[in-house]
Amino acid sequence: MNSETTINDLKAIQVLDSRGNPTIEVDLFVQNGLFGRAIVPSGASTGLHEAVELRDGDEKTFGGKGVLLAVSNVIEKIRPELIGLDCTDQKGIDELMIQLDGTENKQRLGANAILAVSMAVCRAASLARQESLYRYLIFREKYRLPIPMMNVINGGKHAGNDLSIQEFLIEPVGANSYSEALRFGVEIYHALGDVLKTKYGSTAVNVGDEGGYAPPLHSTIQAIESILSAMQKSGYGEDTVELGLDSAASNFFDKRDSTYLIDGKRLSSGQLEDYYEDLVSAYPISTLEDPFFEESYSDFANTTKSFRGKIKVIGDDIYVTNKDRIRKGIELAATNAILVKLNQIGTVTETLAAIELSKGAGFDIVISHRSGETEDAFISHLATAVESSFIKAGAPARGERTAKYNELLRIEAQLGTNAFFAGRSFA
Ligand code: 2PG
Ligand code: MG
Repeated sequence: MNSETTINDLKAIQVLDSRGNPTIEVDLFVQNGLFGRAIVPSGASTGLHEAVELRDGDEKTFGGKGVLLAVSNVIEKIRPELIGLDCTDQKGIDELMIQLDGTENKQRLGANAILAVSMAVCRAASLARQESLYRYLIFREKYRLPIPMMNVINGGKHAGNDLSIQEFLIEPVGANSYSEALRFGVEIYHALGDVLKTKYGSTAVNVGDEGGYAPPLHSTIQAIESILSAMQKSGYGEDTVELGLDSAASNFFDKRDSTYLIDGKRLSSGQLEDYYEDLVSAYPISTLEDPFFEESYSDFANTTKSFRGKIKVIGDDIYVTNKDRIRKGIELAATNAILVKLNQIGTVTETLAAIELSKGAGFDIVISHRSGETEDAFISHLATAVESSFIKAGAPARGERTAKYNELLRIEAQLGTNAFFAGRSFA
């Protein structure tokens, strides 16, 4: 029987992400030519245990980064199974694709192929139901909008400078609304451009992968001090805007002797913990993401314990949005917050399950973009639907980043008085 939610067709093509690398786009058609479109993002500092992003590996085209295999998996293997199914059965369809793939990490069909379909299914269903995506995902009367966590200085794998720490983030927790928080962030971002230009010259305002500046700095402290100057310049105090760091520490971890090479120094995990404690006591830092190598559950746990809730320790590469790894993190109290990325696990259903599990343990939720992004703003709806504490979508600059922040502005406007804000005033 054909209804308005029956899947009629599925199309997939290769498009480009924000780094100019191929990625996959899927259009999933229901009645009356209505279709849900989804494009998947791609990380650079990927966790060891992420679901597999299938790349063609043919060095002669796109340097091996083509995704035509994933595209053909959607068309040849997934499409015939999905036609005729009801697109509101997200769980059933995701489960079917997991079965069809049959591997632990989605390496056969590719997590990029599966996720593109999964997101397109969700979007098509929301359109067929004539419902906003966030409302279709989870229905609430009122929605709490997330604090934008804006990455204003890029280092690590996202920039060509000497900063070991990958991301320096600003978090306008003292704003009264999402749009006000975004404005604070934008004003600080522009003031930071002036600060960096004056201090380090005109090349200091070149940007990295996520739209944050990638100045030729050598130390964490230089980056933090620059941001504090920008905050002061634009009139925001530490009570209004807090800072976050994403160390992405696996990238400066030396496996040979289990040490960390940070800012030109070699530190043991204990010394690195002291280093973070010194930073947190000297500066208004409230979130630390991936402070240690992704397998070091006990180092994460020690740090989480010693900060005693004063800051949020966020697990990204350590969890990779994977239920088993999250469960272990909960058991060991490794963190008190989690970064969630759809493409780390590969379906909407598993992402929602990971969020539910984490929330149940009292973790703060951060919905995140990838460093290689697209114009798809699915995560803005996801963050709204699950009422995440934060959304991390890069600097408030560059189209693929502002696409997420702008979508949240639209959601806020649509909700009107039914929107409230995750900032401090409502905590
Ligand atoms: C991270 C992400 C996003 P990537 O480490 O949190 O900022 O980076 O997408 O490169 O893994
Ligand atoms: Mg990270």
